[in-house]
Amino acid sequence: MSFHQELLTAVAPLWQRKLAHPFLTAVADGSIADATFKTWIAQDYLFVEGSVPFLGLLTAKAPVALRPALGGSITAFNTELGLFEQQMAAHEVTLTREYSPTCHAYLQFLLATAYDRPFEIGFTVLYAAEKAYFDAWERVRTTQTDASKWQAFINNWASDAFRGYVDWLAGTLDELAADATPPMRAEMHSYFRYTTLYEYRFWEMAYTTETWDSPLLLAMPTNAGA
Ligand code: MP5
Repeated sequence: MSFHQELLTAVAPLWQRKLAHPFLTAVADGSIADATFKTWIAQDYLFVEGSVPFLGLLTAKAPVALRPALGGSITAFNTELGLFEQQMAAHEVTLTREYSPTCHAYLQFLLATAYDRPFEIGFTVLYAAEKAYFDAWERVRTTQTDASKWQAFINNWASDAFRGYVDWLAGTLDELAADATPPMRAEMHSYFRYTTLYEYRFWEMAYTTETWDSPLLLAMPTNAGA
Protein backbone atom coordinates (compact mmCIF):
# COMPACT_ATOMS: atom_id res chain seq x y z
CA MET A 1 0.00 0.00 0.00
CA SER A 2 1.35 3.44 -0.86
CA PHE A 3 1.98 5.90 1.96
CA HIS A 4 -0.89 8.24 1.09
CA GLN A 5 -3.27 5.26 1.02
CA GLU A 6 -1.89 4.21 4.40
CA LEU A 7 -2.69 7.68 5.78
CA LEU A 8 -6.23 7.59 4.39
CA THR A 9 -6.81 4.06 5.69
CA ALA A 10 -5.66 5.04 9.19
CA VAL A 11 -8.36 7.75 9.45
CA ALA A 12 -10.99 6.03 7.26
CA PRO A 13 -14.01 6.23 9.65
CA LEU A 14 -13.32 9.92 10.36
CA TRP A 15 -12.78 10.66 6.66
CA GLN A 16 -16.13 9.04 5.81
CA ARG A 17 -17.94 10.95 8.56
CA LYS A 18 -16.47 14.14 7.16
CA LEU A 19 -17.74 13.34 3.65
CA ALA A 20 -21.19 12.58 5.07
CA HIS A 21 -21.34 15.87 6.98
CA PRO A 22 -24.82 17.47 6.84
CA PHE A 23 -23.31 20.63 5.34
CA LEU A 24 -22.23 18.66 2.26
CA THR A 25 -25.37 16.55 1.96
CA ALA A 26 -27.46 19.73 2.19
CA VAL A 27 -25.43 21.38 -0.59
CA ALA A 28 -25.91 18.25 -2.70
CA ASP A 29 -29.69 18.05 -2.22
CA GLY A 30 -30.15 21.82 -2.54
CA SER A 31 -31.52 22.30 1.00
CA ILE A 32 -28.56 24.29 2.35
CA ALA A 33 -29.68 27.63 3.83
CA ASP A 34 -28.19 30.67 2.10
CA ALA A 35 -26.95 32.06 5.41
CA THR A 36 -25.15 28.79 6.18
CA PHE A 37 -23.45 28.65 2.82
CA LYS A 38 -22.50 32.31 3.07
CA THR A 39 -20.88 31.65 6.46
CA TRP A 40 -18.73 29.02 4.77
CA ILE A 41 -17.87 31.39 1.86
CA ALA A 42 -16.74 34.19 4.17
CA GLN A 43 -14.69 31.87 6.38
CA ASP A 44 -13.17 29.93 3.50
CA TYR A 45 -12.15 33.19 1.84
CA LEU A 46 -10.22 34.04 4.99
CA PHE A 47 -8.84 30.50 5.06
CA VAL A 48 -7.52 30.57 1.47
CA GLU A 49 -6.13 34.08 1.95
CA GLY A 50 -4.38 32.97 5.15
CA SER A 51 -3.05 29.81 3.48
CA VAL A 52 -0.86 31.80 1.09
CA PRO A 53 1.76 32.56 3.78
CA PHE A 54 1.61 28.86 4.75
CA LEU A 55 2.56 27.95 1.18
CA GLY A 56 5.26 30.62 1.21
CA LEU A 57 6.84 29.11 4.33
CA LEU A 58 6.53 25.63 2.86
CA THR A 59 8.17 26.75 -0.39
CA ALA A 60 11.07 28.24 1.56
CA LYS A 61 11.78 24.80 3.07
CA ALA A 62 11.05 22.77 -0.09
CA PRO A 63 13.65 20.76 -2.02
CA VAL A 64 14.63 22.75 -5.11
CA ALA A 65 12.76 20.37 -7.45
CA LEU A 66 9.45 21.09 -5.72
CA ARG A 67 9.72 24.89 -5.68
CA PRO A 68 8.14 25.54 -9.09
CA ALA A 69 5.06 23.43 -8.31
CA LEU A 70 4.60 24.99 -4.87
CA GLY A 71 5.08 28.45 -6.35
CA GLY A 72 2.33 27.51 -8.81
CA SER A 73 0.07 26.65 -5.87
CA ILE A 74 0.54 30.16 -4.48
CA THR A 75 -0.61 31.57 -7.81
CA ALA A 76 -3.57 29.15 -7.88
CA PHE A 77 -4.66 30.16 -4.36
CA ASN A 78 -4.54 33.85 -5.35
CA THR A 79 -6.55 33.12 -8.51
CA GLU A 80 -9.09 31.26 -6.40
CA LEU A 81 -9.54 34.35 -4.22
CA GLY A 82 -10.71 36.07 -7.41
CA LEU A 83 -13.40 33.39 -7.84
CA PHE A 84 -14.51 33.95 -4.26
CA GLU A 85 -14.66 37.72 -4.79
CA GLN A 86 -16.70 37.35 -7.96
CA GLN A 87 -19.12 34.93 -6.27
CA MET A 88 -19.35 37.09 -3.16
CA ALA A 89 -20.35 40.06 -5.33
CA ALA A 90 -22.88 37.94 -7.31
CA HIS A 91 -24.52 36.56 -4.12
CA GLU A 92 -24.17 39.66 -1.95
CA VAL A 93 -21.91 38.12 0.65
CA THR A 94 -20.31 40.60 3.01
CA LEU A 95 -16.77 39.75 3.96
CA THR A 96 -16.33 40.22 7.68
CA ARG A 97 -12.80 40.14 8.97
CA GLU A 98 -13.96 38.19 12.01
CA TYR A 99 -12.38 34.73 12.05
CA SER A 100 -14.46 31.93 13.55
CA PRO A 101 -12.59 29.99 16.27
CA THR A 102 -12.11 26.99 13.99
CA CYS A 103 -10.89 29.02 11.00
CA HIS A 104 -8.50 30.93 13.24
CA ALA A 105 -7.16 27.80 14.93
CA TYR A 106 -6.76 25.93 11.65
CA LEU A 107 -4.78 28.80 10.11
CA GLN A 108 -2.53 29.06 13.16
CA PHE A 109 -1.97 25.29 12.93
CA LEU A 110 -0.94 25.63 9.26
CA LEU A 111 1.48 28.47 9.93
CA ALA A 112 2.98 26.87 13.04
CA THR A 113 3.44 23.57 11.21
CA ALA A 114 5.14 25.12 8.18
CA TYR A 115 7.32 27.32 10.39
CA ASP A 116 8.24 24.87 13.11
CA ARG A 117 8.20 21.39 11.60
CA PRO A 118 10.24 19.79 8.79
CA PHE A 119 9.07 20.23 5.19
CA GLU A 120 7.64 16.67 5.02
CA ILE A 121 5.20 17.46 7.80
CA GLY A 122 3.95 20.70 6.23
CA PHE A 123 3.60 18.94 2.90
CA THR A 124 1.51 16.20 4.56
CA VAL A 125 -0.81 18.89 5.92
CA LEU A 126 -1.12 20.46 2.46
CA TYR A 127 -2.00 17.08 0.94
CA ALA A 128 -4.58 16.36 3.65
CA ALA A 129 -6.33 19.72 3.17
CA GLU A 130 -6.41 19.52 -0.63
CA LYS A 131 -7.47 15.87 -0.70
CA ALA A 132 -10.21 16.68 1.81
CA TYR A 133 -11.57 19.40 -0.47
CA PHE A 134 -11.36 17.30 -3.60
CA ASP A 135 -13.20 14.38 -1.98
CA ALA A 136 -15.81 16.63 -0.37
CA TRP A 137 -16.78 18.55 -3.50
CA GLU A 138 -16.50 15.49 -5.71
CA ARG A 139 -18.98 13.77 -3.37
CA VAL A 140 -21.31 16.77 -3.72
CA ARG A 141 -20.95 16.77 -7.52
CA THR A 142 -21.65 13.06 -7.89
CA THR A 143 -24.65 13.08 -5.51
CA GLN A 144 -26.28 16.41 -6.38
CA THR A 145 -29.78 16.11 -7.77
CA ASP A 146 -29.98 19.49 -9.53
CA ALA A 147 -27.62 22.23 -10.57
CA SER A 148 -26.84 24.31 -7.50
CA LYS A 149 -26.78 28.09 -7.14
CA TRP A 150 -23.34 27.42 -5.66
CA GLN A 151 -22.20 25.39 -8.69
CA ALA A 152 -19.14 27.56 -9.31
CA PHE A 153 -17.70 26.43 -5.98
CA ILE A 154 -18.56 22.77 -6.56
CA ASN A 155 -16.92 22.83 -9.99
CA ASN A 156 -13.85 24.63 -8.68
CA TRP A 157 -12.68 21.64 -6.65
CA ALA A 158 -14.55 18.74 -8.32
CA SER A 159 -12.58 19.25 -11.50
CA ASP A 160 -10.11 17.17 -13.50
CA ALA A 161 -7.46 19.87 -13.05
CA PHE A 162 -7.84 19.80 -9.27
CA ARG A 163 -7.88 15.98 -9.25
CA GLY A 164 -4.59 16.03 -11.19
CA TYR A 165 -3.04 18.41 -8.66
CA VAL A 166 -4.15 16.26 -5.72
CA ASP A 167 -2.78 13.13 -7.44
CA TRP A 168 0.53 14.92 -7.89
CA LEU A 169 0.55 15.85 -4.19
CA ALA A 170 -0.15 12.18 -3.29
CA GLY A 171 2.65 10.86 -5.49
CA THR A 172 5.11 13.44 -4.18
CA LEU A 173 4.12 12.63 -0.61
CA ASP A 174 4.81 8.94 -1.29
CA GLU A 175 8.30 9.85 -2.52
CA LEU A 176 8.97 11.98 0.56
CA ALA A 177 7.76 9.17 2.83
CA ALA A 178 10.02 6.63 1.10
CA ASP A 179 13.04 8.67 2.23
CA ALA A 180 11.65 9.51 5.68
CA THR A 181 12.69 7.88 8.97
CA PRO A 182 10.09 5.87 10.94
CA PRO A 183 9.65 8.70 13.52
CA MET A 184 9.10 11.17 10.67
CA ARG A 185 6.50 8.89 9.08
CA ALA A 186 4.77 8.57 12.45
CA GLU A 187 4.65 12.37 12.73
CA MET A 188 3.24 12.58 9.19
CA HIS A 189 0.44 10.25 10.31
CA SER A 190 -0.26 12.41 13.32
CA TYR A 191 -0.42 15.66 11.34
CA PHE A 192 -2.57 14.04 8.67
CA ARG A 193 -5.06 13.07 11.36
CA TYR A 194 -5.09 16.53 12.96
CA THR A 195 -5.65 18.14 9.57
CA THR A 196 -8.53 15.74 8.92
CA LEU A 197 -10.03 16.73 12.27
CA TYR A 198 -9.73 20.44 11.39
CA GLU A 199 -11.40 19.74 8.04
CA TYR A 200 -14.28 18.06 9.85
CA ARG A 201 -14.58 20.99 12.22
CA PHE A 202 -14.57 23.47 9.34
CA TRP A 203 -17.84 22.03 7.97
CA GLU A 204 -19.22 21.91 11.49
CA MET A 205 -18.22 25.55 12.04
CA ALA A 206 -20.16 26.67 8.96
CA TYR A 207 -23.15 24.41 9.60
CA THR A 208 -23.59 25.57 13.20
CA THR A 209 -22.50 29.20 12.60
CA GLU A 210 -19.84 28.81 15.26
CA THR A 211 -19.03 31.96 17.23
CA TRP A 212 -16.60 32.90 19.99
CA ASP A 213 -19.40 33.11 22.52
CA SER A 214 -19.52 30.18 24.89
CA PRO A 215 -22.43 29.67 27.33
CA LEU A 216 -20.10 30.75 30.16
CA LEU A 217 -19.05 33.92 28.36
CA LEU A 218 -22.64 34.79 27.52
CA ALA A 219 -23.66 34.36 31.15
CA MET A 220 -21.04 36.89 32.34
CA PRO A 221 -21.80 40.58 32.80
CA THR A 222 -20.27 42.38 29.80
CA ASN A 223 -17.92 44.42 32.01
CA ALA A 224 -16.74 41.42 34.07
CA GLY A 225 -13.01 41.60 34.67
CA ALA A 226 -12.75 45.01 33.02
C1 MP5 B 1 -9.20 24.01 1.19
C2 MP5 B 1 -10.02 25.12 1.45
C3 MP5 B 1 -8.54 23.77 -0.14
N1 MP5 B 1 -10.27 26.04 0.51
N2 MP5 B 1 -10.60 25.26 2.68
C4 MP5 B 1 -10.38 24.34 3.63
C5 MP5 B 1 -11.00 24.54 4.97
N3 MP5 B 1 -9.62 23.27 3.40
C6 MP5 B 1 -9.03 23.08 2.20
O1 MP5 B 1 -7.57 24.75 -0.42
P1 MP5 B 1 -7.64 25.51 -1.85
O2 MP5 B 1 -6.66 26.61 -1.78
O3 MP5 B 1 -9.03 26.04 -1.96
O4 MP5 B 1 -7.35 24.48 -2.88
